[in-house]
Amino acid sequence: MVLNSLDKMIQLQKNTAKIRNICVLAHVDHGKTTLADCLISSNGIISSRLAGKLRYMDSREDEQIRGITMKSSAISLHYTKGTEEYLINLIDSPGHVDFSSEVSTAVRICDGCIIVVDAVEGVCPQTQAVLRQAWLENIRPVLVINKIDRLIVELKFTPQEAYSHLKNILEQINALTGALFTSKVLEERAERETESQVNPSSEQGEQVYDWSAGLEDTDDSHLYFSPDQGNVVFTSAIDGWGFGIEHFAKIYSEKIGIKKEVLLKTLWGDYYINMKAKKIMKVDQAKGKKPLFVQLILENIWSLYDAVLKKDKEKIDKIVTSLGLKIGAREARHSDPKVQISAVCSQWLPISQAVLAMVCQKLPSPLDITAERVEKLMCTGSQTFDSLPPETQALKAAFMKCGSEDTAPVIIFVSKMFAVDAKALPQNKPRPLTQEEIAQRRERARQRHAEKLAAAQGQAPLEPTQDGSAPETNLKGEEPRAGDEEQVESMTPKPMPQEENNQGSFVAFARVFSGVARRGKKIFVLGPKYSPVEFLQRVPLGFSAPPDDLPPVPHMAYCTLGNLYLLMGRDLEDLEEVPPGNVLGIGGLQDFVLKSATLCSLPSCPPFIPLNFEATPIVRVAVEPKHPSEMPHLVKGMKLLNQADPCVQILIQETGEHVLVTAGEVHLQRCLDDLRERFAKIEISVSEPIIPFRETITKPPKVDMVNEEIGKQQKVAVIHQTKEDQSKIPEGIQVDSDGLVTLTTPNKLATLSVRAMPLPEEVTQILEENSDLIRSIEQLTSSLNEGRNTQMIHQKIQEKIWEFKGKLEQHLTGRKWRNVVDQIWSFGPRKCGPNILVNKSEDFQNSVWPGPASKASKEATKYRDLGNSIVSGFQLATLSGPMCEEPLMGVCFVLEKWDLSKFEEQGATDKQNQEQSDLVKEGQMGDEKQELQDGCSEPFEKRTAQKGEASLSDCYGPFSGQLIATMKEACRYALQVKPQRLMAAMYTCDIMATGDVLGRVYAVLSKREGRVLQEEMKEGTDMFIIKAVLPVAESFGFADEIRKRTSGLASPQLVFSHWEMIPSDPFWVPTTEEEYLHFGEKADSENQARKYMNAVRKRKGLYVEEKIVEHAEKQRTLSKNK
Ligand SMILES: Nc1nc2c(ncn2[C@@H]2O[C@H](COP(=O)(O)OP(=O)(O)OP(=O)(O)O)[C@@H](O)[C@H]2O)c(=O)[nH]1
Ligand SMILES: [Mg+2]
Repeated sequence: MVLNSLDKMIQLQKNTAKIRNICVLAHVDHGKTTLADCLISSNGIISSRLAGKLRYMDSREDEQIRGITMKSSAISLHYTKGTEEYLINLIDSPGHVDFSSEVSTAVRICDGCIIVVDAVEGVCPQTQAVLRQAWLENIRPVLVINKIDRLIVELKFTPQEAYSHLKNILEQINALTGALFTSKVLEERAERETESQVNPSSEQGEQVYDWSAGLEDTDDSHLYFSPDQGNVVFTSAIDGWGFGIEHFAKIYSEKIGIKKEVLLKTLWGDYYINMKAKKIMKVDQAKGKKPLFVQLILENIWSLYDAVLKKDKEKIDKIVTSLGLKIGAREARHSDPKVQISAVCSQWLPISQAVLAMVCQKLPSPLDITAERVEKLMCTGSQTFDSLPPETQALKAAFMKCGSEDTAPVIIFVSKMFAVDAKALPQNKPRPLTQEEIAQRRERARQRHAEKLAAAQGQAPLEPTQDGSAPETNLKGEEPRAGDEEQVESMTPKPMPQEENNQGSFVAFARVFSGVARRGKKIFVLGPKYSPVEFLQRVPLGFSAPPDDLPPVPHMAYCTLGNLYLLMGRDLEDLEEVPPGNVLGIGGLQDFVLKSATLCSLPSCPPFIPLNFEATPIVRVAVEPKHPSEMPHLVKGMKLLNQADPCVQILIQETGEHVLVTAGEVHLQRCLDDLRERFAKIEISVSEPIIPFRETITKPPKVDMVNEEIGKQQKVAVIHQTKEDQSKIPEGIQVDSDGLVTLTTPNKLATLSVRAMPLPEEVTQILEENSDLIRSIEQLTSSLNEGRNTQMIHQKIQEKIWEFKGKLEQHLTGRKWRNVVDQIWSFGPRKCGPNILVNKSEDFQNSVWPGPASKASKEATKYRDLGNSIVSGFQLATLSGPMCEEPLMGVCFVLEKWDLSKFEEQGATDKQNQEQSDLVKEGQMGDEKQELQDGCSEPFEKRTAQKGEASLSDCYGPFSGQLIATMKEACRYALQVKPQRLMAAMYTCDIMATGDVLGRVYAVLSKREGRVLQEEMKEGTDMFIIKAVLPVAESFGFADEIRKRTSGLASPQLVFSHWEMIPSDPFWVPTTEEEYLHFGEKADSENQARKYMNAVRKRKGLYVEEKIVEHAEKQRTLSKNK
């Protein structure tokens, strides 16, 4: 970068009102990076001829090879409009779903975004996703409809057709915006309603909200995209042109003499012009008239393309002269029409002009940050802004002011950490040589040359070199370059100490929200779980100690800002300080920040809300080094990878495997490449993808596998079934006909009766959606139970809990579920999963719902320790099911009875014996009665705590452990007596394909157990959009296969959507005559569930029951007993 322009950038960074932080968002391949190229070329960073071909922002090698962006990266651009100068911090983001977490990191630090839509493909799934992301972050969007050239060249539309097609796209995208807006208004209204119900008096004092005001009254017109609003431009990034209607309004107002304002309103829409009368009228007044947009704009562009493609030299010249352009001789003579088009168009309608003007005009500066966004950023979890401590609330003003004075608190958000090669850091780059140094070098080279010549002649020169250094020993034919390298090294400044040993180094991708970031400034690093409330509690008000001596507060660190960088795509430039409102890179944070963090000079700042990730990491593989001795490298490499990628997860399983969890196949590939080449730098072997499953139970089927009603047909050979049932449940366990399993602890002191029931699908879904809330309920209840100071449950959370409970009640109706919701005791696994434990035991009431009821109940506290053991048993049972040790989903365990009478008896007698012997020893027989009475009035727990463990940890181990194990076993058996099923993770998949390859797409889908949900034809094109679901287990290589089978015409996007039950029974064997007829005796035709189950068991090293006994006639007849 030229030094001059760096100074310019530094100067521009100070003018906050003229800064625009924007990101480019779109569906994959809609042309974000190409558009970014065009904008970058306007700054002279790359040549305009290369714009669109270079894809400058795709700086990674794999990005270039695959042709897709994988990381979001930023560049600062300078734009002048009239007398005003703007600084545009542009972030290019990836469109592939696997990398949607990179979009989240970009959106957070921007104020606005450019949504790019392919004019042919229109609104695609990721378009919707990014629009929602922008909406959730409260950033303002503008629209670029790109690839207009494809409408001309590929689809061969007439201008009129193109106009209706574009109108259509705009309608679709506005419909999406409308839907987002409506849901927000409704949500807000619901919120206000509950507020007023809870707190009716607050309303009267302030403003009275008119409840009749509904959606109709809320003005949302500013939200929509429309060319006449100035927030839409039409471009062809590859050909380097683009326009908004303002450009044409200006031209035609001069040419035709109609006011610019009028044209601005009518150039888009169904208006036509009556040239003679110089009047603009509605199209429907006179049919067959072309709208202005077609007549004045599109037709001109079409005729230019037409002329160039037909190589009509004369016409091209005419157009060029009429537009007053000058085309270089080289371009004019070029044989490739594309070159000519871009030569003409990029002068006539420069794309960067159109896009950047819109950005500067329509998108907000950092100063325009809304109060709504600030409050949202500051309120993590279910907090509300009003519930924050006053010191924290005061920071809102700093956000809004975005001030650069010394008193302003420094607030920075780090949205991700990215790795850069140490070589690429500016401080490590060799600085350009001065004239003097160049002369010196030349002299040395000349000398060396002379020496070499002399050596060749056999005379070793021994006199010192000119600059006085030791004579060089070049006698042994040493490479002459060695001296050069030495020189370069001595001129390169030493790298920063912390980066000395690292080949790569991490730079934080961040934005300053308030105050000035200075190199070397000390600052607090607040992790996502940090709570300013906790800090204020621990540290006395107005603390004066230097921050280094502060008492430790969890999730908070104190560090020094390292080097600050201006992000310039592939390059970084050193900065001393960065004023508020700018995007920047920060070095030296790698030991403090894992993936994202909030930095603030005041500890009262809350951490920003976590980034919104759309993709769920679902694809897992185990990795190991090729050479076992390199394990430490792998571990280190995985840690670095985890830091460098916002969405990857790394785990070490109980089995010792190192597991990588990624969002999809492409993401996985990138992570592995990174690991191999960058972070671990070793060869690694990768396992087959580990596919997650869930285990569940279902209602007994009504029909058998050949669709006969069960019970009616004759069971000829109920051989396998009974055998299997028996093998699953060992003898000595009571199971009643209804599936109630009763189990006693090994020491016979407690007996538990458990039943398993499938939860309705909607309930499972509600549980899944509310896992965060469930976690906070569990926390609340446990702190209530322990009698800790439970900070007042905030009204909002309380409401949410009741709402959640209400929803459950709504779906759990009927005799079977009566009162169940009130009796819910725990959720599992990990206390927040989609399974529930219900306590129906009448003696010991216990429930998860916080509130005075559970607090007051003494019974609950009495058996808390024992109860905790039972809950632990339930947690373990739900964590890994009996089929293949995968977590459970959608199961309700009902603890019907919980018999502890023997335990209590034992406890009492133990106590008595103990005391008696004590008393005998001390010879105080007289007081026996008194003592005993006192003893009995002691709380139960205390007794058990004191004596229980000693007397009860018999040969079977501690009683609590026995309870846990018994409960777990009971749950497992209760499951096994019910029809068990596997649940598979499902992707939804959107495929866009032309009609002629549709058949092949379907073939691939059905081969892989996919199910087509919907097929639509895209209006005006021959494209079909297919929406399908596909099991994750069958998805590997799917994208490739589709691409190959359709010669690259269709490419699917896979996004994790939900869990789905596989209908077939993994344990199924034929039992009736019909089934035998149909499936054969061994029934070894494909059973998908069994296949999956056995694969998982094999992987986990569990016993796999495979049919190896071929002719065991005798055995079969023996076990026939039904
Ligand atoms: N015909 C035509 N092709 C274009 C245009 N803009 C981009 N392309 C092509 O579309 C393809 C994708 O362009 P990119 O800029 O890499 O798309 P992207 O949105 O950055 O893609 P991801 O980053 O992977 O999501 C490339 O082959 C471009 O040449 C355009 O205006 N017209
Ligand atoms: Mg890209």
